[in-house]
Amino acid sequence: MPTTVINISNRLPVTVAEKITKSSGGLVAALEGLSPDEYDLKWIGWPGAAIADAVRQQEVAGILEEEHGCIPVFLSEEEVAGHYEGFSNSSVWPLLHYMPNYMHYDSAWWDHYETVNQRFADKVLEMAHPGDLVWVHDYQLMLMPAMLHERMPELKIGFFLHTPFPSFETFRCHPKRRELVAGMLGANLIGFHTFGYMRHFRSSVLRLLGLESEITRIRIDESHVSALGVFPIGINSRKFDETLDTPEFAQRRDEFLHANASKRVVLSVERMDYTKGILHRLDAIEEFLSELDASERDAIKFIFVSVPSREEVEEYQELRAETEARVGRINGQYATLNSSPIRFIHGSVDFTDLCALYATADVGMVTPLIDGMNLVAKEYIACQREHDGVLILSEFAGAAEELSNAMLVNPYDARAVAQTLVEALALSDEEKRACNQPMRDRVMKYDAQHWARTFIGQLGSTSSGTMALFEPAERAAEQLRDALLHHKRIALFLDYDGTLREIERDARAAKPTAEVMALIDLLQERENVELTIISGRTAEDLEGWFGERDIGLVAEHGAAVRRVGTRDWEQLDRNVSYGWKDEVRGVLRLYEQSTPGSSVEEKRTSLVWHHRKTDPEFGTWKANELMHELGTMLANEPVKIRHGRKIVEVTAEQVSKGIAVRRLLSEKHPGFMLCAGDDQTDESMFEIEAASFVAAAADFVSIKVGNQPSRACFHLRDPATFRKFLTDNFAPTAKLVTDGSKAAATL
Ligand code: GDG
Repeated sequence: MPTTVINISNRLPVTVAEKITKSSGGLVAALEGLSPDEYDLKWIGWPGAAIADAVRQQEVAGILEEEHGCIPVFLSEEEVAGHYEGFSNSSVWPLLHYMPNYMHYDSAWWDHYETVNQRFADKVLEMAHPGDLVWVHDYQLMLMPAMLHERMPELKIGFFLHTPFPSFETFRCHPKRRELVAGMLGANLIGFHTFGYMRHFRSSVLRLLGLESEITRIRIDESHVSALGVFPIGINSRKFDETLDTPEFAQRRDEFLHANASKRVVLSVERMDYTKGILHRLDAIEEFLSELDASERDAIKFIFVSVPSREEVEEYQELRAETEARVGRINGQYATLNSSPIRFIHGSVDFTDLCALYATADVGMVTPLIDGMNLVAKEYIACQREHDGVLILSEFAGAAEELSNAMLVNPYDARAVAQTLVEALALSDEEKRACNQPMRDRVMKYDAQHWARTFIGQLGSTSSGTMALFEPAERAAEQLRDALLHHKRIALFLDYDGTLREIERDARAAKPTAEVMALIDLLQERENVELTIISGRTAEDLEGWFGERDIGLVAEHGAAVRRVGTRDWEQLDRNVSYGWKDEVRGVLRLYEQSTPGSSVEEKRTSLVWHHRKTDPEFGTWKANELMHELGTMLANEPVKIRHGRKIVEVTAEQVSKGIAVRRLLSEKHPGFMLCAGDDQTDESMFEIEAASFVAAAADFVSIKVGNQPSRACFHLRDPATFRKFLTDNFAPTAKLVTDGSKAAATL
């Protein structure tokens, strides 16, 4: 059975006007390469025309689905204006291309953007089944992955961004920056053209949503991971190769060669877009022409093919007007009696003509100010089969990473671009061939189909949301209720910060709330329950908050203990040496000075460097550096050094929560024990060999609060979920189930 692939792009690969015409963009070519035996492809998108009449909509939908495998989402003119021209092209597009000065924002656009994304998602959900592969494309549909994931987490959702992803400093300008990245994170696989874009995305996710990422994965919660990948798109190589073999191509090529027999031709092809660097290129051309005499000017011809684009958006209208004015001025100034230097075509050319232009131009001049990939550069190279031209390529195009043999230029440096053009025109055929051959091999091999197959293949192997990554906490609840029912003596060892109570930016602010206090009282009500709060905090803190209650307290990760039923604290670390502290303190102070926002905390058994309030990337950097330095410095000291959640901590080796809990258990064996914690210091509790303290392994429950890897048997998402878990199971009305098959009993 072929796997269903539902592909979604803003525009369908067909245009509905008087009649329906199929377009042949790169994406169509890429997806044509998927074998129908393996994949059953369906395509969802806007058909490119506002059709208001419901009967006509149905008729068009029928034809599109039957004849083209396309499922249309009909949009009103107003929706197109708000979603596409407004939000997508006037606010997101300029920022993704580092051009905040081109950005406009109107809050009404957001409503359209959300509505249209939702409409597309609804269309997918009407037809999708769990396990289907769904591939969402580009910046017009950034919210869709999360919308789909929320409603059907069993889908395997891919998202590919065809544009760059800019640095956080630029992306943060967008009023909906958080919503946009959160939307993308609904995907199981997110693809970019280059590693740089992926790196920027990770940085925005960290700074906007506080989510740390590994190089190619971001864990969103215990059941959802977004994998990240670099998938440089290719061109439809076969189509280019086949066209170069046709008689129509040969004819057009010969006509162009004849028409330009006495000239060197420099070609540019692009959508009329301010990202493509058209005006900057004209600066360079002017610079170049200014050095030539009339006969030299007669021997050069610049051809600009500028395909009309987004003509409803004001900036694009201005760009066209300015380009035409500049071309007119340059032609006026540098024309000779025989020719004018620039032939400007505001329109598109037929595919065979495009190939003939590529295959005859002496220079392909591709100088965007920034571009996700730029397929024109690859297409120009693909057409250098029997011909040797030179590719001048902007270093700011994604394609520059793969086409490193091209003459790379900084498009902002008009003089350097002009100079590069002089050099390009002087290269020998051998030099050009030596550069082009390896680039052409690569372009032909890693084509659009390879790109689509790789992305879809990787998407297919990701795990979708149904997979439980940890044992469901329901089992923990059953074990606990069973113990309560049988009146076993129950020992609870609960960490405080991050477990019973949410972490606060300022640790002093994380006082117990009324809800936490009520929960503690609830736990204490049971005669057979002994509660011990076990924390890294000082005895003073714990005494101040919980001193009045008859519960156990363990402070400073196990250095001091106040047992249940007593008011006295006992130091468990009397024989521990703290001689290493002076040296460590000195080093941590240096890090405090050099890392704004960081601070040093001194406890009886440990020294801690906190970096929660620093720039997140700089803080992590410095923490890694500090770990390395401390590791070397303290190699022979009886200490443990660890990089915990936004902290680097040096602790006396002979003190740990696990050692303290073991000690208390050896004094009084419980019938059942539960320990819970959220960070690495709690792992020493989870490692306790339960069997020696409780009757059976089933009488030991360890719970990790949070989604990081842990030795605990169960995971709960966050402190609120953990509190609910306790409340549900300890409340007097809690249902008791001894075994899943037996009837529920009420306490
Ligand atoms: C976006 C990203 C990324 C152009 N003029 C004619 C014509 N074209 C074709 C070219 C090429 C395509 O249009 C343009 O693709 P680009 O990649 O250069 O640029 P964008 O349209 O901005 O595309 C870009 C791309 O998505 C893919 O991920 O590379 O960075 O901005 O295929 O051949 N085709 C014909 N006549 C023309 O006059 N037949």
